[in-house]
Amino acid sequence: MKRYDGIKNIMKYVTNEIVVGNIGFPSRELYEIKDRNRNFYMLGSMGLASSIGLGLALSQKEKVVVLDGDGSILMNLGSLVTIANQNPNNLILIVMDNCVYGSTGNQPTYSQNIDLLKVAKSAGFKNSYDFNEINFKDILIKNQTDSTFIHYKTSSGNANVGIIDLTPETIKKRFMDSI
Ligand SMILES: Cc1ncc(C[n+]2csc(CCOP(=O)(O)OP(=O)(O)O)c2C)c(N)n1
Repeated sequence: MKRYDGIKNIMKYVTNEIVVGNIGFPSRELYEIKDRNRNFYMLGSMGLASSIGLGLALSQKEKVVVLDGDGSILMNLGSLVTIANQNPNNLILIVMDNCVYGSTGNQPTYSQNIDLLKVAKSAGFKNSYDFNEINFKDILIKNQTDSTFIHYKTSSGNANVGIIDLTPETIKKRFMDSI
């Protein structure tokens, strides 16, 4: 199963939640699957989807779902420690792990050699799950007491989707207006 179908599996349960899309194809796929004002398509800042999600979770009451990538979370591992310690209960960080930098040509990442779920647990996440072993809808609907980390293993490959034909200003404005 590729990232595109993984995002579909997640988005079919998303209603009012804030969603942060990782740079590149994850955001482009999200845009095609379910564009909404409450999606924040992060365009340039590789590694920072989780940090942006943390800031949103700390400042908003709504649940925040971050669609991150393995290469990006490995680039900003400190973010896991910060999130686990700040521990906003409305943050769900999903790392879609295809073991490659998919958006730039499938160069391998180090995630092939490490267990990101164990890394998240070691960083202090009290709720950490394998997507395939949970009922995601339940996790999304129920009130959690801590931040949630979800490891979602996918195969590599990007869907044949277009670019996001919104200006960065529009993405920001409509997102800010919606929250
Ligand atoms: C600081 C920085 N380095 C590199 C890039 C180029 N870049 C954009 S997306 C990406 C790959 C992201 O990989 P991953 O987080 O694993 O997500 P995937 O595309 O595989 O879903 C890279 C290397 C960038 N935008 N910024």
